[in-house]
Amino acid sequence: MEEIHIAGSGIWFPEDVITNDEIVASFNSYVDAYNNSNKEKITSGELIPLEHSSSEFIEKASGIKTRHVIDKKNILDIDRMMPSLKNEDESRISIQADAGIKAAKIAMKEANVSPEDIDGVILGTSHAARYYPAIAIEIQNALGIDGYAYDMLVGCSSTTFAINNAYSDIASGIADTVLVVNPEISTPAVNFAKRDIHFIFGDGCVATIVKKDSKSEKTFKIIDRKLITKFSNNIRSDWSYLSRTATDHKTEEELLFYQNGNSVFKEVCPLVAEFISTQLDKNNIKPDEISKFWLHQANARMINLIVSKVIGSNEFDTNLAPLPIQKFGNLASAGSMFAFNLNNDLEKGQKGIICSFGAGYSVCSLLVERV
Ligand code: CO8
Repeated sequence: MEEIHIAGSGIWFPEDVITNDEIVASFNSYVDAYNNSNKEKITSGELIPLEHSSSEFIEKASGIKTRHVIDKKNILDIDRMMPSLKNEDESRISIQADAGIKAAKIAMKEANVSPEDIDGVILGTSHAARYYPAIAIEIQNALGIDGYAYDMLVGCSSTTFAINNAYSDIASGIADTVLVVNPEISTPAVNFAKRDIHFIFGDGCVATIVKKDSKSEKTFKIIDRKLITKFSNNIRSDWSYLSRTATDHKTEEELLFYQNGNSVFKEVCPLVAEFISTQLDKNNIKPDEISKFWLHQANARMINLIVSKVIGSNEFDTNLAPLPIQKFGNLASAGSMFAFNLNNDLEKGQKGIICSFGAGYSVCSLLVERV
C-alpha cells in the first residue's frame, strides 16, 4: 500500500511579543484601578477585592515566559484589555485566512508542492472567525487550489483531527495531497481581566501538507492515528450566534473562554499518558523508541508529567519534549504542530508522537516516522 506522509509544515506568528512582566504590570494596574474605584463596597464586604497576578506564578505554574499576539498595545491598555480588530468584511481577506495563507506558503515550499498538486484544504481551529463562507474556501481561492475545502472545530485538537481527516481522504482515494491549515487567533477570546487565564494564550498559525508518497526532504510517514473524545465542561466557551436572541442575561465575559485549569490538569494528564502508552503497545513500539514527543502546548508541567508517565522516568533530556509554550504561550490546537515544526530534525527511521489534548475533552495522537 502507498504510504501517507506529512510532507512539510509552516508556521506564522505575529511580531508583537508580551513578556510575563508586561502582562502582569497591565493586569495589576487594572486590579488597583478596580479596587480603588470600588473601595467602599470592598470595605463594606459587598465586593471581594481582586488580587494581583505574578510573573513567578505564571512561569512556575505554566512554563510560559512570553507570548506573540496580534495587538500588544490594546491588550495591555487597561481601558481596553483586548485586541482592536475590524469586523470580518467581504472587501478584504479575513484574519484567519491571512495567517493561514502565510503558513501554507511555507508548508507548500517545504513539501515541494504547488497549488495544482493540492486536492483539498481542511481548516481546523478552536474559534470560527465567521460561520460562512468557510475560511478554508477563502484560502483555497486565494492560493488557486481546485477541489474542495471546509472548516472544522475540535477545540485544542483541531489540528491533529484535521490531519487525521486529510489522511482518511487520501486513504479513501478522494485526494492525493491535502493542505491542512490551523489558525489560532485566540487573544480576542481571552478575558485579560481574569487572573487565572490572562497569561495563557498567544496567537499563531500552522499549516501542514499531508501527501501520498511524498519525496520531500522532510518526510514523515504517519504510522498510526488514535482519537478519543470525552464530554467535559471544564474548558468551555458559550459565545454563539444564539447570544443575540438570549432572554437570560450573560455578560460578554461570561460567554468567553473559561476553564477549571486545575481539574483539566488532573484529569487530562493520566488520560493522555494512558492513551499514548496504549497506542505504542498496539504498534509494538517501546517508549524508548520514541525520539520526540510533540505534545499540545497547554502547560510545560503537564507535558513533562505525561512524558514521564509514558517513559516511566522523571529523568529525561529536555529535547525529548519540546516546549515552544515558553516563547509562544498556549497556541490552542496549533501547539503540537508548532512543536513539530520547530524541532523535527530526526534521523531516518526515528519515530515521534504528535499529540493534542484539550477542550471537549478531545485527544488525537499521531505516531510518525522520519523516512
Ligand atoms: N498569579 C498569582 N497567583 C495565581 C494566579 C496568578 N495569575 N492565578 C492563580 N493563582 C493562585 C490561585 O489563586 C491559587 O492560590 P491558592 O492556592 O491560595 O488557592 C494558586 O495560585 C494555585 O492555583 P491553581 O491551582 O489554579 O494553579 P495551577 O497550578 O493549577 O495552574 C494553570 C493554573 C496554569 C491554568 C494550570 O491549571 C493548567 O495549565 N491547567 C491545564 C489547563 C489546560 O490544559 N487547559 C487547556 C486549555 S487550551 C484548550 O483546550 C483550547 C481551548 C480553546 C482555546 C481558547 C482560546 C481563548
